[in-house]
Amino acid sequence: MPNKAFITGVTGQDGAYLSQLLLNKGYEVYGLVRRLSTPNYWRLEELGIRDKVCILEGDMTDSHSVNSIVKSIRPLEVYNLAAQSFVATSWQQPVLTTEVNALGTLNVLNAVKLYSPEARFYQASTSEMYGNSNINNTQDEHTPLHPRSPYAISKLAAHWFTINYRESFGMFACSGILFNHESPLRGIEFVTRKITDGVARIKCGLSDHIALGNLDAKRDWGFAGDYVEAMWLMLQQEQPDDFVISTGINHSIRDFLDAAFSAVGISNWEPYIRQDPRFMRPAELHELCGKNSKAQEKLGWRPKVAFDELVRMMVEADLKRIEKESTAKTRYEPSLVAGH
Ligand code: NAP
Ligand code: G4F
Repeated sequence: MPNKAFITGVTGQDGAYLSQLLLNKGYEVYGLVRRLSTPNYWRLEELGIRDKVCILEGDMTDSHSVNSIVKSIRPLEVYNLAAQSFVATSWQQPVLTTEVNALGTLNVLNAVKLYSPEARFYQASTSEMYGNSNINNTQDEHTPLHPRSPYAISKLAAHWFTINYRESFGMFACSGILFNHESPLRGIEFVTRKITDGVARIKCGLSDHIALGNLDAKRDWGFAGDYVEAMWLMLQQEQPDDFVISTGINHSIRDFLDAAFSAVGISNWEPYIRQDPRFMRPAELHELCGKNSKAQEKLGWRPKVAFDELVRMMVEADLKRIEKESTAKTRYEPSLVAGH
C-alpha cells in the first residue's frame, strides 16, 4: 500500500515542491485547497503534477472540513504548510492571519489527534519567530524567540501548539524552523521574486524601475526544493524533534540586486531602483542567519543550491515567462498590489 500524505497549502510554493518530492517517492498525495473564485493551480501545473495530486476542498479555519478530510483519508504523514504567509499583510489583516496560521494549525492538530493519531505531523515554523534576537549574529534551536509581526506571533502560537501536542498526547509532531527559501515558484509579492520579475521586465524593455523598501535587511536565502527534503526527513526519524533549516549564509537585499542584475549583464542597478516608503515595515527584522548544524548531524541534510545559482535560476525562469507572455499577450499572474 502506498503511503498517504496530506498537505495543507498544497497550491503554495512549498506545497508544490513537496508534492513533487512525495509523488517521486511513491506516495499518494492529498492536498487541502480552499475555494477561490479563480483556482490557483499554476505551481502544480508548472511542475506537471496537477492531475497527480488528489485535491480536497476545505479551509484551515473550518474545523468541520479539516476533520472530514483527515477522517476520510487517514493519512500517515501530514504536512501543515497552509498559511497567510506574507509578513507585510499580517499588519493589515492580523485577525485573519491569526485565524489561519494559529487556530488553523490547531484545527489540523485536533483532526489528526482524533482521526489519524498514528500520523506523523510536520509544522511549517519560521525564522520570523526570532525577531531580532540572535547569538553571535546567528539563530539556532536555542535562540530566544521574540516575534515582531502579527505573522510571527501567529506562527509562534502554532509552533508551541505543535510542541504541546507532542508533549501532551505523545503525537509524532515536528516543527521545522525554516529560514527564507525561494524558487521560480515563489509568490511575486516576496522581495526575491519581485526583484527577479522586475529585472526580467527591465531587460525586456517592459519596465524601467523596481520600487522597493528597506535594502539593508539581511536574509538567509536557500532553495525551496532543498528545504522540502528536510521536511520529509524530519518525519522519517525515530523520534519527533524540531530543527532549524537554513544555509548558514546571509545576504542583504542589495546583494540580491547585485546578483539579479548581473544575471542579465547590468552592473549598476541604482538607476533602476526607487525606494518607496509603502514597502517599509512597521517593525523590521534586520538580520537572519540560521545555524543548521543539528539538521546536518541528525537528518544528514544540507542545502545543495548556492545563492548565486538560486538568483540566476529565478531570473532565467522570469525571462522565460515574459517570452511566453509576449507570445500569448497575457500576463498570467496578478500585478503587484500596493503595500506588497
Ligand atoms: P505560500 O506560497 O504563501 O503558500 C501558502 C499556502 O497556504 C497556499 O497554498 C494557500 O492557498 C494556502 N492557504 C492560505 N490560507 C488558507 C486557508 N484559509 N485555508 C487553506 N489554505 C490556505 O507559502 P510557502 O512559501 O509555500 O510557505 C509554506 C509554509 O511555510 C507557510 O506556512 C509559511 O508561513 C511557512 N514558511 C515559509 C518560508 C519561506 O521562506 N517560504 C519560511 C518559513 C516558513 P491559496 O493558493 O489558495 O492562496
Ligand atoms: O521577501 P519578504 O517579504 O520575506 P520575509 O518578510 O523575510 O518573510 C518570508 O520569510 C519568512 C522566513 O523568515 C517566512 F516565514 C515568511 O512566510 C516569508 O516567506 O521580505 C524580506 C525582506 C524584508 O526585510 C523586507 O523589509 O525584504 C525587505 N523588502 C524590501 N523591499 C521587501 C521589499 N520585501 C517585500 N516583500 N517587498 C519589498 O518591496
